Amino acid sequence: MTRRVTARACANIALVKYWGKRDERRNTPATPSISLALSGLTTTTTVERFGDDPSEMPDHVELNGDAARGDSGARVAGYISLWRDLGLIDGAYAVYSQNDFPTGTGLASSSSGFAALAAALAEFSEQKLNAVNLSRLARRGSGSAARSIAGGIAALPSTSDPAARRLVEPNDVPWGMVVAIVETAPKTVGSTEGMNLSRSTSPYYGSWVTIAKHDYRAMLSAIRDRDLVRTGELAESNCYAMQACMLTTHPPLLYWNEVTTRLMRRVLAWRREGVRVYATADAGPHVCFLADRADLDALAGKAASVEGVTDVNVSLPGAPAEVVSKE
Ligand code: 2P0
Repeated sequence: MTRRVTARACANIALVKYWGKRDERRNTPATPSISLALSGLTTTTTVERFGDDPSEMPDHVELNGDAARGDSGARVAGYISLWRDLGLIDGAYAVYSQNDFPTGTGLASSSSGFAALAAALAEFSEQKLNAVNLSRLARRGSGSAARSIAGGIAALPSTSDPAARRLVEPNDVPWGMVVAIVETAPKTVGSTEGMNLSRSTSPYYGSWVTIAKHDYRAMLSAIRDRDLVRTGELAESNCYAMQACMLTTHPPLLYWNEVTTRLMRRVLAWRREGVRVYATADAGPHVCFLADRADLDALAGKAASVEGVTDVNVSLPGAPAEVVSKE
């Protein structure tokens, strides 16, 4: 019987964003999304089955070396219970999860976190779960995690029970990303709560969903052609459309700060100077730059020299979620 499994998954950054839920109970997205997995932002999660009866020995969750308290611990525990309720696993589990990047600051930690957890839990199931099943299950933990199961460039439609499919293998993606990390406190409004607020209060929410569906189709074509200019321009404008929806939410979701704005202006200047680079940002202040692989190191130097940037991460396209050890 399997006792201990370690799995690893890469975080992903969306080129067409998921912001809004179609059905909260099953965590289905209202907008279709497309992402690039990043090799330099990973979560490694070990799951141990330590008992037969979770009512006697409750599940135990540690995130980055500390017992998980509050919402994050409850969310992971609830996710393990979902697998039990679906009849996929039984028993009590301990989860030890480690991110190699800042957690809970809008840097997509739930994408890699729930993908690594789902990949590890699957090893305890008697059911054979293929990548499609696993992506659906990861989505129930966090929508963006569905895309981290697939790795590379992945697309998650907004159908009734979607799974992400890999559009391009990591080695066939000609681009990578530089992530400019900006000093920040943990998010005050998490993505789930923020999306619900946007749907119920933003006058732009309906327009945002329409734009996202249009951008998704256009992005599929740009990616098929491996066209950086079309891909980058679409990613940037889709990011601004999502931000418009966030800003017009009540109370406003102002995830950006002064450094974010500085970086978003700087990318326009770099393009005017002839650099092929495009920017996107999520529910946090960090900025991710999309560029050709050969341009990433020079770009990292430029980003690091911008005032307020505390660190830069250079990532090539990341692998699908995988089990790294099992005993
Ligand atoms: C994305 N984000 O597509 C977008 C862009 C944030 C902004 O996916 O509620 O943490 O767990 O399903 O996956 C963040 O949403 O949300 C997200 P839940 P998740 O990457």
